[in-house]
This record gives sequence, structure tokens and C-alpha cells, in this order.
Amino acid sequence: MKNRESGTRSSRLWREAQELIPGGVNSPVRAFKSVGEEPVFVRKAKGAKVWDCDGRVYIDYIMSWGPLILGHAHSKVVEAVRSAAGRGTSYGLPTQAETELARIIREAFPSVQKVRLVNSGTEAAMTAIRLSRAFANREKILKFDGCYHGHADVLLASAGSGAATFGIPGSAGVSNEIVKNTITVRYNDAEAVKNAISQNRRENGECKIACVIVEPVCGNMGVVLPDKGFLRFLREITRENGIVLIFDEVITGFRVSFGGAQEYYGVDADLTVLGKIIGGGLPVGAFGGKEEIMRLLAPEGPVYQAGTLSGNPISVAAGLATLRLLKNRKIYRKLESLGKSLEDGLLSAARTSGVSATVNRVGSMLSLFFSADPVRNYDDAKKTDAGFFAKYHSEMRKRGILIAPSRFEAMFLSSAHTERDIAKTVAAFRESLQAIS
Ligand code: KE4
Repeated sequence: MKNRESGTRSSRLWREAQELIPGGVNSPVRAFKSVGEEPVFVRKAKGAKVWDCDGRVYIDYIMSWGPLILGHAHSKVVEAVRSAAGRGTSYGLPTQAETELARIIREAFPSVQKVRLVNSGTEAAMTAIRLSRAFANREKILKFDGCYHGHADVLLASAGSGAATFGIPGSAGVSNEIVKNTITVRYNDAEAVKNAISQNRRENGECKIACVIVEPVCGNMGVVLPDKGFLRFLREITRENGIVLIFDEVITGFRVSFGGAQEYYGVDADLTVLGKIIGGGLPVGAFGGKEEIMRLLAPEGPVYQAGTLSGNPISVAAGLATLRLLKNRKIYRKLESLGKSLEDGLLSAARTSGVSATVNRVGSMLSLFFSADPVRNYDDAKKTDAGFFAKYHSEMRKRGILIAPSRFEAMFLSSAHTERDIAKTVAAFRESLQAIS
């Protein structure tokens, strides 16, 4: 692990953290392990910028892994949080604000007739699976290699986001008994989906698969887009076989458009998993969908799910403030323009530097892969050069640009980023490539 000038405040904080917190972090990817760096210790953030504990400032493309589409500490979000906190931080009783948030989610996602708020994307995804199994009365689930849906055991079979190294069935505490019903196939591989469905039928020909869960645009193998028609294919084959189609829109929800990937690609899911943006940077998750499925959920139905702080007033206030601002769809045109500028700038700099690179992007979520070939699935993503990525990450950090410390993550833009930030990022990229080669 390269120690930055040891003795800096960040280094000291890092040493202290490692004495008290496993790996020094409260979520593995924050340890910067795959890039061999000490993590950035944040003192404050505002807009597109983050300041570390040694006073260094960065243009931030981690953006808390997706929630901060309006940038850090947006004045309206901070005001909403302050005002809500003054009225109490948690009641454990229903509030009108939760209904308001549910209303906006249903307005944005017509396929979501009812929605339940929880505290993380993991909780939301695992409950959507449980609901699907109850609704379809089937055990098996189908997911895609490299897609990450949180850390529930059932979903840690070959997950992305770095979890793949830990989530292999039978290792790291994930029992084979649990993941034996989890079928994993390659993303964008329609034939593999067809085969999995035909190989998982009962004697009477009935399908044994309860649900297919997919990131409609992947953000956990790096950004990987669905092939043209792939989502439509999943919609049709799941409908034909009575399989519940779950879109995990924790990243894409309100990110790629106000109505998420479902609006962007025009394909509806049976259940939708949300998180990140709907909490404006506070702990949140949500799952929702067809009334006939959602009514199975306690207290109406037999499928149990609960949470002390589900729908808590502070997360809901931050989420409402965020979504109300996103209703002004002009923001998405700005995000698209910024995303295009960044994509074009990075590719142009790579080309003139003689470095093979490809960018996968939808709106304001993108990944730069050091690869001459297209990246269409996790196998492709794993072929990209990890060592070169680590050097790129380190050189960009030296130049005040903060990229996610893993090639299997996304870069996120916000409405607080500017064309000037993009220009500085592209210039830093050009210098970084010269420094590396
Ligand atoms: P949380 O439990 O972390 O709120 O959400 C899990 C989750 C579910 N679905 C998708 C598509 C996700 O991307 C995530 C979490 N994303 C990761 C970053 N790729 C969170 C960062 C982290 O784990 O620290």
C-alpha cells in the first residue's frame, strides 16, 4: 500500500481507523485497496468538490456512489434536512412526507403501483426477491454475473462491485445452501437466459424460476449498457414464463432519467428496486411494483419485512427535496451535455496519447475502460488492465481529480459539475497518461 507523505493528518486518521474499524472503513470499496492507495479522508464537501483532512481539494466523480445528482450539500437539501431534524429525527409512526415520496416515485415509475421505503438498496433487493418467491411460488432466482444488488446472501453469488472476490458460493460466509437456487448468467447473453429457463423446469414443464433481477444499466462492473433489445427480450421471456422481472434501479433510478431506465428504454418491470438518489444522500432504499405482488407484503399479506428507521423523516425530507428539484427535467439535459463533454474529452485525450480506451455512458453515469475492445459484460470488464487503472487513479488524484477507486465502479456527474470542471479533468487525464507512459 503506497503511503502518502506519512505524517499527514489523513495518514494518521487512516492508521487510527484501522485499529477500530475492520479494514478501516464502513464499506469495503472505500479502503482504496484495489488501487493500492490510502483512502481520502473527507473533511467537507460542497457542489462537485471534496476537501480532504489535509486541505487538498478534488473534483469528485465518486459522488457518494450515485445519490448526489445535485452535488454535495445542495442548499435546498441541507435546508430540508435541518428543518425536518428540528421537528424530530424519528417517530416510528407514519408521516405524510412518506406518502408524498411514494407519490413522486409512482409518478416517475408508472409500473410502481405501491412502494415500501427501507434503509438500503440491499434491504430493498432482498425483499423484492422474497416477494417474488412468494408471488410465483418458486425458489430459484436468476441474476447476471457482475451485477451487484447489495450484500444479502442470496445475491452474493458472483456479484460485481468487487464483491465477486468475496461472494463466491460456499466462501466468505455465504452458504452453498443459500446460493444453490441462485442462477448466474452472463449479462447481455440472451441465449444463456433462454438456456437457464429451459434447464430449470419441473416435470410438468412449469418454470422453477421466481424472478430475474437485473441492473438495467450496470454500474457494478463499471458501467455496462444493455445491448439493443436485451431489456425488451428479458421483459418478454419473463412474462411468457410467469417470472417476476425485477429492475434494480438503485443507481439508474432518477439518474438516467426521471423515470430511470424504465423511462429511458421504455421497458416496464414487475418490481423496481430503488435507493441512493431517492434519499438525497441519506440512508434509504425502496422497492415497489404491481399491486398484485405488493399486497403480499406485511401487514397486508404473509411476506414479512420491517425496519425501525424505514421512511425516517430526515432521509425522506432529503429525498423529497432532491426529487422535487429533479422534476425540472432541464437538469437531465445539462447532465447529458456534461456527460458527453467528459466522454469526448477522455476519448480524445486517450487517442492523442496512444492509449486504448473505451467509454460506456448513459447520461451522467459513465466508465472509462482501458481496453481497445467493447466492454459488454463482466468478463470483458475483468480483462481490462487493473494495473494501468491503478496508476491512472493515482495520477488523477495527484492532480485533484477523485475517481472511484475501482475499475468496476462508475463515474458520476452532478448538476453542480461545470464545463470548467470537465476541462480540468480532461487536462489532468492528458497529463496523467503522459506521466504513466
Ligand atoms: P446499498 O445496500 O449499498 O444501499 O445498495 C446496494 C446496491 C444495490 N443495487 C445496486 C445496483 C447498487 O449499486 C448497490 C450499491 N452500490 C455500491 C456501489 N457500486 C455502493 C457502494 C458501497 O458498497 O460502498
